[in-house]
Amino acid sequence: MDTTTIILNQENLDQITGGISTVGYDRKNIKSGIVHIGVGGFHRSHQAFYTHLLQEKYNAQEWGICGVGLREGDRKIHDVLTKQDGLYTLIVKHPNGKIEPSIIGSIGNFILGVDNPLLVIDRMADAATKIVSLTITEGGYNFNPATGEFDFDNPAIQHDLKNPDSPKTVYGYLTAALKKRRDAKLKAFSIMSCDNILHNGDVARKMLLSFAKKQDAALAVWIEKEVCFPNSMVDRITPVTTQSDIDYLEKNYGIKDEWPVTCEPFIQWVVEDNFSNGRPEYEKVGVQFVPDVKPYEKMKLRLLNAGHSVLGLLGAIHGHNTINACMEDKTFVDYLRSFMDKEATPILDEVKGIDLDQYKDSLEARFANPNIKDSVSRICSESSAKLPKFLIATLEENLAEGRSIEFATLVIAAWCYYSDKQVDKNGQPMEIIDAMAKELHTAAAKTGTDPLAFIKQESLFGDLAKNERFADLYSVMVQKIYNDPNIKKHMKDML
Ligand code: CS2
Repeated sequence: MDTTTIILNQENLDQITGGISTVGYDRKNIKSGIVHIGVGGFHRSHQAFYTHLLQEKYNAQEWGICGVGLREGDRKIHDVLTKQDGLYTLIVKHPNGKIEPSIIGSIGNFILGVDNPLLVIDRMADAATKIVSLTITEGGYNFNPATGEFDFDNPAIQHDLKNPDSPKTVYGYLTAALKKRRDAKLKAFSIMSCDNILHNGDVARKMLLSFAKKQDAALAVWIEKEVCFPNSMVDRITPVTTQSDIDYLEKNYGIKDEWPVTCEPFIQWVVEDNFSNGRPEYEKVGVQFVPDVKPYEKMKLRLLNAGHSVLGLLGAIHGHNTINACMEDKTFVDYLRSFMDKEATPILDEVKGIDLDQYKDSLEARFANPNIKDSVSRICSESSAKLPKFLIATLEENLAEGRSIEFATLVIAAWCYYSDKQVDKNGQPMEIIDAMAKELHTAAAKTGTDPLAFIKQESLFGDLAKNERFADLYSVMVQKIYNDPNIKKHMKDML
């Protein structure tokens, strides 16, 4: 093993050898055809990886990525990637223990909106930019989860409406940049959402138009006509990077990368072929372009993402720390499969070329990958933005058809207990990461006097608390958990 440490950056790239694939293309002349907002682990394991493959194999010079962070919280990734000239290591962890690291070169540079909003707007308005893509998380779309309408009460949105030149939110940036393009008679860029939201492109469109109509009605008309918003289904499990991943690279490859990304081998991206201003030939590297992505999106969100939340919330109370630990526990495996078979599958449409039983088997295998160690806390984070889309929507569809709702209801009752107690069944503290953590806790803490208090939060549950069948079942289940937090016992009783 080499003991010298190579600091990852462009200058040192040639020194990296020995079992790691590195960047084989000349990065100097690559233009930023894509401006990407939200450069988290997922973007780096997914779109940036596909883009890298395209450059590596097909010399796609127009399609480099300029990373953008809009929030103060993005400073760390900005600083790391800037120091490393946009380079980072992607560490693919196989179920059999094989570990495959590679250096990714598709992100050319990074701009931080909080430091320089005009630079971000100019970058997006530049003629070279053809696509603005987004991974801003479910919560970033700024809609009311129960009504699906744009939330004008958000103070940051109020700020952006009044200050078009110094925006804070994605909507302020997009409208400012699109206005510049229109005024310069440039073609509009496409806005490509890569978030886990059903009809993510349609949602991005609806939200942006709501905002733009309030700010500049004529611009809104232009956006409506000129901007394409392809829907897409994105998939690759990408756990939070740990210090041991950083140490692993240094110890085994002598590479000092301050923020590598780890992920599973599986990767999928299904995109609607609907772009305003051209697109990379991603199909050459395995991306599927289809006329209608909705059945794929629904299948993935209601099986994979909901399945994750089922394991995560129940696992948190039981005291499992990772998703693979849940999958080593037969009760969790059986519960997950029952949820998928009895409640998620009946609401899905047929998906061309996909056998749903095989898809569910493959999800189980992916969740069980012992090397991924995806933390239950990552899965439970921001449940208030995830559950309405992943799980509550399924429950509503099943309620309307008189079908099973038991498996999802226990998860909601577990979510209430989790939000209230913030400790697992053994009294171990659980850190709740959620923009609504306070509201969730306040509502959940009233369960003792009003068992339905948690589901009366209309911004999450709409008027579901008024549905007698659901309310009765929920009330029984939540009281069972409060009386005996041994969640596994309640899960077993249902199997
Ligand atoms: C997870 C996702 O926490 C969550 O929402 O289900 O991050 C999931 O790992 C990805 O969507 C996989 O593609």
